[in-house]
Amino acid sequence: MTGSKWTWVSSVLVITFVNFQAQAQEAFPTGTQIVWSDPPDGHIDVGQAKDAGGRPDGIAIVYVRFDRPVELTVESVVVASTAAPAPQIESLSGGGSEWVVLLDGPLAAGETGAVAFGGGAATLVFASRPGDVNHDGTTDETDVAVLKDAVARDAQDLEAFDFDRNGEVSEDDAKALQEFVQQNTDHHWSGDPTKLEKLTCCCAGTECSQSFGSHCAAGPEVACPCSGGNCS
Ligand SMILES: [Ca+2]
Ligand SMILES: [Ca+2]
Repeated sequence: MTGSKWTWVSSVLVITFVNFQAQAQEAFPTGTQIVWSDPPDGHIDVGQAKDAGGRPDGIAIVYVRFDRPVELTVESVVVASTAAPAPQIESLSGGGSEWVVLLDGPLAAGETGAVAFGGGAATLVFASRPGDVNHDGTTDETDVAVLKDAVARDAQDLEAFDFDRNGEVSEDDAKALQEFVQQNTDHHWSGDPTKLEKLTCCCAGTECSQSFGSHCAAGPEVACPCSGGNCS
């Protein structure tokens, strides 16, 4: 009995060790999910597309926490955008289940972007829609009215109402948005983040492109991230 008991224990140890080895070799385990991120998935950035000095501003750092430790490299993280070119990864830092992706610039005004991890297995989508305070896809007088109401209520929700990106919600935000609407009459933003399904990698000849959508318009779909070699 004792012998068979130890045989059983050692078998369990061997199996456990083998499983550990298998997990250690899998950089992004199947089923890994994002449990928290900043910006959150589907976030709509309504701040104006520049800072107080007139420089491009917006989301350029993505913080993400997974439900388990993963191994990431710059090559395994893909940034895509409805505009070309998409912001590129300036640096990737972190480890275990928590990572930080620093982009070389924010999304252009009105565009939608995504950061895909593990070949698209886990994806974060976010959008820049300057002034679209009520998230209806258009920036117009209605948004100005909503923002004025927020100022009157002293609502200090910076994500929702700090249009001029100065760190507070005030009359200046309503004035700046009013000017923005008057100076720009066509504000129907493209790239509805709620309609973006996933990052898709499609071949055209030997070239591969990465974009949003549920399928490839032409040519075969391949695993993401992709390069020319995926399409040979
Ligand atoms: Ca709106
Ligand atoms: Ca402000």
